Amino acid sequence: MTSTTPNSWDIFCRVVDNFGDIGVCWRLARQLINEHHQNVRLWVDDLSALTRIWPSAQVSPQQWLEGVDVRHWPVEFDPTIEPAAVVIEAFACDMPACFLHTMAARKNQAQAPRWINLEYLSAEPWVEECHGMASVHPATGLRKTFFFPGFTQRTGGLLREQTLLAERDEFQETARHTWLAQLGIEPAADSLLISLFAYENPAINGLLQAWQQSPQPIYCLVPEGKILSSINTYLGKTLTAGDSYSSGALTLKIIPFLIQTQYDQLLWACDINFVRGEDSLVRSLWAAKPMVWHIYVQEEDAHLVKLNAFLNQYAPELPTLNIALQQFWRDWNEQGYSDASWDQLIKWLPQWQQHARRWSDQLSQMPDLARQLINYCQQT
Ligand code: TRH
Repeated sequence: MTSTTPNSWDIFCRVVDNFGDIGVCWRLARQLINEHHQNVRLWVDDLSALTRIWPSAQVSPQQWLEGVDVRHWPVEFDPTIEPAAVVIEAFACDMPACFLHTMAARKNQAQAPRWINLEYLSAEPWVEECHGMASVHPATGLRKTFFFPGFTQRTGGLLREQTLLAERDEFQETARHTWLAQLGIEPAADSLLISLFAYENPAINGLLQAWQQSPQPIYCLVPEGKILSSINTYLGKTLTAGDSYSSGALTLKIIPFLIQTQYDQLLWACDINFVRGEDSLVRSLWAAKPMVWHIYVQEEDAHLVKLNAFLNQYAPELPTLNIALQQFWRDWNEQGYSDASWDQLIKWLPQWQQHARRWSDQLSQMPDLARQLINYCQQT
């Protein structure tokens, strides 16, 4: 091993479902190139997921995109492909056996690539213990390091581009209104602007009722996706991108699924963001706006443990806001009736807004995940 920065990376991404796996890998790949001048080859088994978050991507065996060497990860993997200096398996996706074999051969020549398993994000306390731990692969003797993103100093941190927060601040100060108008979004000045990205969820029924009866106008932007089918079921309609619907205090506007960079701008523009999964959660933290998380469901309710762990870290120093937040987030995730819990929560909006900004400022003091990966590779 050397103490210099490696300059080539292979990232393996298996798309389980949705956009989080590719969303994280694509963001990391670009950041390693733009900020750390690395060469990155990104292997993706389902490129159609990439085309949703980055429409100029093609479904093709190889393409250069934003400086990234994007490859289709085929079932039959070419055994002559040489590994980069660092190999990342995203979310324990298991690289091709022949690639592992070549890595073992390089180890025998004292040129073992650094092998990192990038894990899913969790606020559970055990993450601090496991971050950075390594295991030795029994058949090859190669060391694999487990890299855990997280919210505390003793984790791998969160993905955050170096200029992200400055871009956010400038957008919020100067560009927000024009940007919204370009998308045809012109809420009344006193409206609460909400973005809604979530899985299918029957709790939307109670929430839409609460919004219809809200004392303040609510303007809700829904990027096309899973929650729209729940909205359509409740309303008995077939709303699609471009459609609007108004009832009582509520205006719903369905917008197209945005390119990943524009989705950040949507989060920056709104007063409250409903997010889901992993990557949009992190982006909403950096938006420094109040947010509601729809967590990805796991077997045996493991996701509820993860949700509680996050809630325990989010706002413990603000007990009244915290109680209202916990109630609403649990209702939203356990498909309860969100009307009463929404009314309770929204009373605390000013405190919630201040808290969101503080949390973003506080988390941004930690080195970001790409920086920590580079540091790790320099130190090992
Ligand atoms: O799509 P997700 O539900 O992904 C999930 C989670 O990652 C989950 O942990 C994982 O196990 C599962 O997939 C397989 O939510 P997530 O993580 O927020 O990813 C959404 C991505 O889509 C994110 O990169 C932001 C991007 N996006 C756009 O580019 N445009 C849009 O308009 C929207 C709404 C999202």
